[in-house]
Amino acid sequence: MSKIAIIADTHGNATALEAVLSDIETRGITRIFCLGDIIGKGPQGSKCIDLIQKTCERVIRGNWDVFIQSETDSDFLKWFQTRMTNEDFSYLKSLEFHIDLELNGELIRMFHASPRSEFERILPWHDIEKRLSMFDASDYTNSGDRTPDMVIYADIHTTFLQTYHSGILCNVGSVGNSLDLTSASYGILDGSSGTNSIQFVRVEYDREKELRIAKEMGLPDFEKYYNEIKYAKYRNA
Ligand SMILES: [Mn+2]
Repeated sequence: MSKIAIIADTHGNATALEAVLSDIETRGITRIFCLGDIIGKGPQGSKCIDLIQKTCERVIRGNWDVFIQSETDSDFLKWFQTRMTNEDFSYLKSLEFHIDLELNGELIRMFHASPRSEFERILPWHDIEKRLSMFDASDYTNSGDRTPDMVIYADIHTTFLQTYHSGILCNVGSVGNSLDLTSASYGILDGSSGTNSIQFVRVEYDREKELRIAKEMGLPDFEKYYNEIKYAKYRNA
């Protein structure tokens, strides 16, 4: 029961999400947390919302989940908006900013990008001050003076773990839009033995099928999506 699968950045790629959910089920893990960016970039946002709503115990919001709620002049963003239902929008609006979890006496904090904002991107090679600021409190996290022992985040679509005197910082990577390896990525937080550990899992999925679906649905900027799914090549690099 104290094994929790941590997924993030599905980005409308339901093919990858289904493969990851099935991998989680095979391991007998029943608790799943999602760290945001459910929709956008990939073609099946609404389907991802549905799957996540059905399977995840806790879900926090990412930058895409926030800005897709605003009116826009961009044809690119409108494509995603017109394929979402009113219920999808209400669901995204209901999501929380972060999760504080107490496990074996440790405080484990999860958020999408930083403790201050869904839009503040922190990369593994950023200044040490920036990386250490991931353990800071903010108006959002609002949980007193206690520094988290472990911070788990998403947003950068790259799996990594670093240790500091303040604790462990790790990123579970991306399910649907992975940019380190092309395989889908997720994490397993395991507190079942009385101490906490984190494991990274990679899942191969049918990327050709995902690209066929995207093409058939007329996904905008298909070439950019193709390069991300096929070669893990970031569109804004
Ligand atoms: Mn993302």
